[in-house]
Amino acid sequence: FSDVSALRDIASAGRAFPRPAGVSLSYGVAGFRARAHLLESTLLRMGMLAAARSRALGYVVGLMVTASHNAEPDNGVKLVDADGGMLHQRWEAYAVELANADDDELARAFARIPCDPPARTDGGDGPRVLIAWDTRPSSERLAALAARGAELAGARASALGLLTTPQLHHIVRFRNGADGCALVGRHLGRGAEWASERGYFEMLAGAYAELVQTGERGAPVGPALPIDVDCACGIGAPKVLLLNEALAHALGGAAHAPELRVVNAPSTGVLNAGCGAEHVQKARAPPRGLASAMEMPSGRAASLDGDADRIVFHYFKSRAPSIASGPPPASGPPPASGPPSAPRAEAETARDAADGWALLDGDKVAALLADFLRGHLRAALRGSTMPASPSPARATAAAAGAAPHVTRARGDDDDDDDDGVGGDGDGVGGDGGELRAAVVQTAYANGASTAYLRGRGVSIAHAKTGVKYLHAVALRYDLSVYFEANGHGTALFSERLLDTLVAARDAGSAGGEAAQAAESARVLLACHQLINQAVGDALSDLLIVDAILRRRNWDFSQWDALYADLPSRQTKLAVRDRAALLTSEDESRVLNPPALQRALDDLMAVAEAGRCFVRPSGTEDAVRVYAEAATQQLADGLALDAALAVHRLAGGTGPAPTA
Ligand code: G16
Repeated sequence: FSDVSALRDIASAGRAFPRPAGVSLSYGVAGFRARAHLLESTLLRMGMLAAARSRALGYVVGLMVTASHNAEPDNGVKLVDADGGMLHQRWEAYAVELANADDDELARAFARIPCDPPARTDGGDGPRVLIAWDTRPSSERLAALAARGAELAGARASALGLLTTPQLHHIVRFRNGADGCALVGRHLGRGAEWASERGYFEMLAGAYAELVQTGERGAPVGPALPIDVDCACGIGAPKVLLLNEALAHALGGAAHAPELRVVNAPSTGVLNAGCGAEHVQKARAPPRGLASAMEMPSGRAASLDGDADRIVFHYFKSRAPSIASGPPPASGPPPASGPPSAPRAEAETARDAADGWALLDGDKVAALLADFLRGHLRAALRGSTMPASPSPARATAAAAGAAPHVTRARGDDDDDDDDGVGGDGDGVGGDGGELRAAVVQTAYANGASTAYLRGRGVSIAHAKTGVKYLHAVALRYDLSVYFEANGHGTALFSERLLDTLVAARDAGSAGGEAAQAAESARVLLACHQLINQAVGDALSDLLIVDAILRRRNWDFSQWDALYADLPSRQTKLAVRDRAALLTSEDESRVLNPPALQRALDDLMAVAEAGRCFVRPSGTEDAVRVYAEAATQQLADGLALDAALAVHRLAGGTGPAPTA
């Protein structure tokens, strides 16, 4: 970047918004996060970085001001790449360098970012950054600073206002897709028409309506039931109301749509405090406003996080609406048949302690989705011929003609040596080749969920915490479901699979087996439209879960009965320097300090079915502790002992944990 007058303006803006003294920012698992008052210089600089990224790619990029699940006084930034995914990991280094450059060095640091515009054959119109923000009091001001930074760096900045993070990802993806961007694939749907908030809702509601046309195996679909949606006092609340309208429109009236009832809107309390997905999943407790069966009239609920990219579900067993049992699902197991190895009685006891309240976390969403998608995939592929392709994953980018420096192709792991994958994939074949499918999990996945999936013959791949890592691993498969236990995830379809599904759907008029395959292909194509292909999306996940349950005529208890979680406990504690705690690639073991892993090994050896690990958080100044064991008491004890070991051996600050 060599525009001298722009560099001069960047230098003076750097001095006008100085970096807070003594603060060094790391990129973390989802971008920079800190107390909001420390982030003015960061947002200005990230606006500049986004402009450079847009210039380098020749496409629109996005910038979201949010700290997601963090407490309200925090804020942060998530950068959206041209394909709608998270910022390419190679560019994180530039982000860190720019964010931490001395004020006098800012212009020079910016000039070093390689951002020569590519030769565009499809007529780009210069660097452009779309900016959105969440409901935090500090967000709008920080977004204005980001816009200023983007403009100083020569981009047009468009303020899109209050959006969920996944909505911004969607809009960026469809904006570029409508331009024929090589990064976003050939099966995008209605490109330009859906490249807006309105288009986002239309796309989701249309796909949901398509899915609930029939039940499984042609049985009548289950009724549209209400669900209480805990919006964490954040951006989810106004968006859920818009989704209600879109659903009513797509389904021919509100009476045919599942009513999404907003609980914990921004006006009712402090963001993420005692509510939202993070609170519910970490504390394993219901949120305020839905704390008892009486407060949950629908009998079933979901909790979003502060920027609505995560979702977990929960219910009170005593109030679960009963659905007349339909026929057994085509692909799912009979209800209430947990794997014999799971310590069901103990898990039930632990949950019953909270008035029969039960959590359905990201692992359970993954199990439901994997089961459903896999069953329909097998049905859709019966008799089909796979397109020949020696390396299906890489073919996407090659066929699309994407430049190697900008693409994040399936099977092309770009720069990441560190996305820790295991698992070979579940081969599901047609006549002409094998499609590979897998579920991607992290170390937080409950052991019972892993056992359940393995028992169903599902291949499992592993990634370290952070959806950017799961997403990278998921791209290696033709069909992949990835979820963190905390409710962050989605399912991805390869172009090759989509080609095959379109062919199977269109061959359906031949009747017989082809008609059944066509029906499953239709269902899967609707799922592809409904499940956000760019990033985990709470609203899209909410609808796909509800659609699957309706198709199966299942209530939450039947879904819950897929398997029983092993009792677990999570906690976190402050240490002097969390960066000094190093873990193995899959985060299951501590490498430094070595004495800490020895202590954890000793603790696990004496707890029945004990498993625990500790890792530095990528979003908060804390070390996280996870433990699971055969009983809740053992899991609680293991978590406490592990936290004490961290405190003793990894520089714990403050008093030692006591509970
Ligand atoms: C972010 C990441 C998630 C991660 C979570 C917690 O979520 O996108 O992948 O699981 O942080 O990370 P950590 O345990 O390292 O603090 P969100 O919803 O806060 O953006």
